Amino acid sequence: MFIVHHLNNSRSQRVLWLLEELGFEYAIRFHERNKDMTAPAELKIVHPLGKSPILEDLDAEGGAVTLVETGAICEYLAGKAGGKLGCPVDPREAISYRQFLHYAEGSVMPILFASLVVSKMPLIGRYGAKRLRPMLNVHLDFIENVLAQRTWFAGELLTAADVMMSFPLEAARSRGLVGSDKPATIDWLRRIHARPAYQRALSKGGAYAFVPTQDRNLSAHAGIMSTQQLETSS
Ligand SMILES: N[C@@H](CCC(=O)N[C@@H](CS)C(=O)NCC(=O)O)C(=O)O
Repeated sequence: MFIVHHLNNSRSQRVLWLLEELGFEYAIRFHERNKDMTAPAELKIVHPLGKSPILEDLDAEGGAVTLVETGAICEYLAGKAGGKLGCPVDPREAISYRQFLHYAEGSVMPILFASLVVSKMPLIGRYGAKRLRPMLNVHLDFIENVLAQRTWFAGELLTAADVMMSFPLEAARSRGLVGSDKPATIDWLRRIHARPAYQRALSKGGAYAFVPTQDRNLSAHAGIMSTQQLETSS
């Protein structure tokens, strides 16, 4: 039995999406952010870091497991699913998979987070955000270039690397950093949002402000189109 400790409007949405893609049953423990956007104290009872996501696997071999770090959780779940959506067999795709699985939290999120924090600071906020913008642009241009050349981050198949990249790109888009000058990135976002598993995770997870209205409308299509139609659409 998997339990996901899920925070509203957060990275943990990715874990719900992956669990839906893998077809696992799971329970969600909902946690609400404090007014200052920090996680509530109760999460520290589950894990000393007190952040989300946290995955509990009550039936793990050798006893229950409590796991943090979205990337590690994704790898754990892909392993539990016999490698589904995990590291591709093709050696070149495997390299891309590993790179993007780590890149999301290791490189893109720190700059995004820093620019968000800095932008809220009185006086130096504007200046600081302006200084960080070129650094962010290097990443967003790199990502656009990758997605212009292949369907998914690891190659021609959706993997957990795409799941990991969803939050930084959704957050960047919602802050106006990914626009019509990034057509391949926008197309990738629309394709992930159109997946029935993504839409199921969205409806189960509660508040998630990083999907624009036009992509939320894709859920209407998800009800009309067959699962196979949507899951095979690019
Ligand atoms: N690198 C970690 C980051 C975890 C993290 O910072 N989670 C955020 C949610 S987006 C959180 O719990 N924030 C509340 C807080 O820091 O108090 C991961 O990917 O799991």
